[in-house]
Amino acid sequence: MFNLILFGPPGSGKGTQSAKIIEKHGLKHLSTGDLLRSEISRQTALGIEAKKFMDKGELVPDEVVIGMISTVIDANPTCSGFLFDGFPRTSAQAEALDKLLEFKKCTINVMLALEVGEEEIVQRILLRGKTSGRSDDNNESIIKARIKEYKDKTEAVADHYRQFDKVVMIEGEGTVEEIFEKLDVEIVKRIPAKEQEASTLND
Ligand code: B4P
Repeated sequence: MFNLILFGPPGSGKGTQSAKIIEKHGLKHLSTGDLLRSEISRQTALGIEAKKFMDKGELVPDEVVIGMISTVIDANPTCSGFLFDGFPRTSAQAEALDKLLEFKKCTINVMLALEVGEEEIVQRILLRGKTSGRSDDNNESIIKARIKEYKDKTEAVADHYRQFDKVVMIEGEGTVEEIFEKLDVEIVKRIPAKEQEASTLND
């Protein structure tokens, strides 16, 4: 199994780049943001609870997110690996993920961390807000709250994986294609040959 974390501040392009990585390498995409938005649109109890936090730019409580991830990992016993997008976002989530993977006798292979400046992030998210319909995208004070949550609670997650020498920083400003090429070089270096053959067949 090849397991990758795509990391970075809100609006750094995790969702955008995940789509391209999945297309080329065929990992199972696991975006906690997408999973939470799906719960909200289906108006489940979990979604109604999560929306209260997301609308304020705050992180959803760890136990909710960890339970959701655990369900998806268990439902995909035979996949070639996971691309974790937007997860883990706190140290407690990182520790829970390590334990879930340990049960499966595998681990995180690499964390690719996108670096994007705050001004660029705010502009990107406001632009997306014009069409996304996301209530957390079109108000600058909510976007700033998301950035503050990232600095206060999420940045430390990179330190957790740095102690195992698993973090690679990637310049996240430039065209989508330029950034994808930099990410892809790091993936190809690490992905096992078996998985590479499967993704070439998919090309
Ligand atoms: P997420 O859904 O994870 O979203 P995100 O941080 O907004 O964005 P991402 O980095 O994926 O950016 P994207 O590619 O879309 O989180 C939303 C909320 O869910 C959180 O605030 C939190 O409340 C909750 N949540 C999610 N996971 C959680 C967890 N684990 N624990 C607790 N709470 C959790 O790109 C952004 C925009 O930039 C797009 O419009 C895109 O087109 C544009 N863009 C991308 N690349 C570009 C480039 N190179 N140049 C210019 N524009 C670019």
